[in-house]
Amino acid sequence: MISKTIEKALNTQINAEFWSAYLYLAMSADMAHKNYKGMANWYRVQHQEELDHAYMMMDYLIRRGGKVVLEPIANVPSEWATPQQALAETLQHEQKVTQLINNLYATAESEKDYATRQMLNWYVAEQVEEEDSVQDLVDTLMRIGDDPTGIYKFDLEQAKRTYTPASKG
Ligand code: OFO
Repeated sequence: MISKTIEKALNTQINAEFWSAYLYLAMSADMAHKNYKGMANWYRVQHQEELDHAYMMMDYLIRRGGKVVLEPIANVPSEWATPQQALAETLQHEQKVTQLINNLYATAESEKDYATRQMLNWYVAEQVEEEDSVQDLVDTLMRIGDDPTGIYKFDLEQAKRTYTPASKG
């Protein structure tokens, strides 16, 4: 059985994961609208991964006898001027999510809920991965600058990203 404190904290994080999924879906749609097809694909995959993050946490909460409560998902923006801007915001967002996961980890520790702490290890590692991969893209675009051929090639590259379900990754 899970404590009410952890149940509430996990439901809050589930909502945050769905919000991330919604944010990246909006970014995908906006990049597609601006004809950055590779970036649109990259964000669509990112969206799918965020859904996995939410589903995995929901499944865990159910297994522990907790109650999943799905709250409304807050609005997301709909416009990013350039891939650079979208990726800079993505990096900031992931840094914020890392903080949320860290806070959740601290709550699990203070509640002496070691099962939840262990479950969260996956998310801690995933955040390292998330921040690192987005930072790479931000740095690459920084080097490319305003070079249209460079941006074109960068976009083509992002079309190669494929989705692997988190349970198989
Ligand atoms: Fe769920 O890791 Fe991104 O937000």
